[in-house]
Amino acid sequence: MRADEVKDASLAGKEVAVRGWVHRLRRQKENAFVLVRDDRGAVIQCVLPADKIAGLTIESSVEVTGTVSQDPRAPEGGFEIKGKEIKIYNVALEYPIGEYQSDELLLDKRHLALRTRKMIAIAKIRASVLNLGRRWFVENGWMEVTAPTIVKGAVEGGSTLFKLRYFDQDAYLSQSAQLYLEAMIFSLGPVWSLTPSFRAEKSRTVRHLAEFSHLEAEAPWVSLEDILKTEEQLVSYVIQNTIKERAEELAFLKRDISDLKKVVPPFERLPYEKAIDILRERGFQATEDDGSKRAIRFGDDLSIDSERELTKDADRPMFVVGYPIAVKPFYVKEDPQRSGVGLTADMLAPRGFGEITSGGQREDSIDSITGRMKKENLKPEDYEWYLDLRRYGSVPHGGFGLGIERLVRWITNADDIKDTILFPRTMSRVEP
Ligand code: NSS
Repeated sequence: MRADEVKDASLAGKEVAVRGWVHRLRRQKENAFVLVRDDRGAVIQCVLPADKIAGLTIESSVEVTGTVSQDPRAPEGGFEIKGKEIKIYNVALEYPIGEYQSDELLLDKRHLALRTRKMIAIAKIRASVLNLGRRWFVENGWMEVTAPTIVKGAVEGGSTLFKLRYFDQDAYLSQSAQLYLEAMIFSLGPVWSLTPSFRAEKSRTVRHLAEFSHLEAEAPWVSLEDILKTEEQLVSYVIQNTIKERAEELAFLKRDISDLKKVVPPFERLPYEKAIDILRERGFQATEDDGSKRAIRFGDDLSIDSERELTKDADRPMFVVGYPIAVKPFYVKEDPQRSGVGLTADMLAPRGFGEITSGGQREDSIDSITGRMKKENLKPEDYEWYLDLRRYGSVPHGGFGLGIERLVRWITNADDIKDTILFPRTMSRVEP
């Protein structure tokens, strides 16, 4: 039986057996209090005669048999087990993780640290986010597809590519499924995928991983506004249902959800140039590559710091719309009405969390695409198949990508994106 199932008044006085791991252990003269954690992270207190638990250690695996007793003094819901027998499956060695540990040790021992209740709570919230994201797409008529993760070309610029040897040629780990999803919309209509994306991010930040879960969507015959509507509906649906499904876990994490309750469409659409004006008015500065500071100006990309500044007082997400194409990849469509402006938008999460999605309309002109590829030091020859999509019946189309860990970080209020994934991959970490 699981620990949660025992917490049922109709079981009081009945005999049960609970399997799990020793979460906490307190020995007294005659009795011992063993907090047993089950395989879903719920715990129940078991009171056992002290002589039955000689040699027992934290994280030993056990099965306790005893009678259920309702006792308001018992932790975790007022139920406990008056244990008669304990079967010990494995006596754990001295556990390397105590109550207060450095972040580094917790990461080195992640295979064990994921037994902590904080990690379990976040993992459950993440599972809900994934499940609800899938449900939204299914309910709204989008088809699930799978794109390859070993590819020949960059999508998001060459500087964050992981190169690998693929038999006798060079290949890369995919940064985004987008180009493949673009190929699929001509025969499959609106499509979506959830695949790992890889970025050789050279910077250490609280929002970059080298491998992340990428939820992407692409559809034919859509405008930028159609894409933004899709994004805000999807994100609102996921959040409203996650806070219902995972109220207990969010409360455990002490996440005040009053702001999440307000996440309903429509989200604000803030034109890029207004965003720059706001930052300039606040005297916000851009940092050059050499570390020097200067006033932010039209044409700059929005840095992590400027996104934090723009969203720090907001309690709902916003779209920044119409970035200069010069700061965006080759596939972004230029606004036919405004030269140099992209039909593109990023969704920024409030309270400083920053970008969680990026999307827009795709460029149709082969000349523009190949010219911009060259500017990005990419070889158009590597993209012949992609360019075919513009040669054979191209239509206005677009889509977006959402970083699952970024969304989970915001929902759980996690300090660092590494907390939102069980085995994070970063520049300095590829183990465990
Ligand atoms: O680079 S993106 O901004 N855009 C794309 O990859 C498009 N090709 C997606 C598309 O239109 N199909 O990444 C999209 C999102 C971004 O908003 C983040 O939420 C997330 O993917 N992202 C990341 N999350 C974690 N770590 C890293 N390094 C990362 N890079 C992007």
